Amino acid sequence: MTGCFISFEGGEGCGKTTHIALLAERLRGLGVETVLTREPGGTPLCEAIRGLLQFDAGGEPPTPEAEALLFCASRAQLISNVIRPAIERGAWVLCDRFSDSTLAYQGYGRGFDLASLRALIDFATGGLVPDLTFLLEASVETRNGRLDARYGTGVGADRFEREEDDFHRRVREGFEAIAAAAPGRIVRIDTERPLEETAAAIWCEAERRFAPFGADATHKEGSPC
Ligand code: T5A
Repeated sequence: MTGCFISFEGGEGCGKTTHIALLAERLRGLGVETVLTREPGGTPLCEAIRGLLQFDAGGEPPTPEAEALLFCASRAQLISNVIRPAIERGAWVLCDRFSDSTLAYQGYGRGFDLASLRALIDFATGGLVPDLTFLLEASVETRNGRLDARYGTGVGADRFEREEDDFHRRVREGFEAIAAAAPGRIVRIDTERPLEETAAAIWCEAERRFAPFGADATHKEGSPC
């Protein structure tokens, strides 16, 4: 009996946290054991790493190399303590960001060699890849508007949100390239639409792939949507 593993990816403010919560709520309403977690984070140790990564630790920001290693350290811990046990007992695991973020941000954004990063990711994950990934997309203007509404105009909350526009452009192009290389796993979702329409598109894809829902969820062809 194995469960399934879905990740949500995209730039800041694209709606991951909102839509992952809506999907979890809907699955739980059907009686499906659903584990909602996030990266970096999801365990006490990983949440501590998240704090170090998002906000300069005591005024000492991590070097780009340390940053990549910390993201992967958090991932290894989360997989071992949360994700693998949940999948093995038949739960659905929904993860807010996963390895694609490391490729997009540290690879395309920071400029690290992609092959070396993939080797590092493989070491951290033991080869675990999501069954399905939703790449949520919205224009920079829309995403900035959402972040401004949350934090106040022009004020980025963390180290990544404060990065220059060019960094975010490279990250966006990175996600596009990653999605183009894995069309069977990664589904691009436009979040410029009203929230309910976006949630319906996500639900439709999950249902198309995995219905009937439950512990024995298997990939099924033929969309009812
Ligand atoms: N990172 C992470 C790396 O560099 N490498 C890695 O390997 C990993 C794993 C983590 C940071 O770390 C970096 C990337 C990140 O910068 P995070 O908290 O996961 O940080 O990421 P953020 O993207 O910053 O999270 P946010 O909460 O800012 O963005 P979300 O989750 O995409 O957006 P969400 O759902 O909070 O929505 C933003 C607002 O928009 C509103 C919502 O109500 C909300 O207020 N909204 C809509 N949301 C969705 N659809 C619509 N139609 C909406 N209309 C308004």
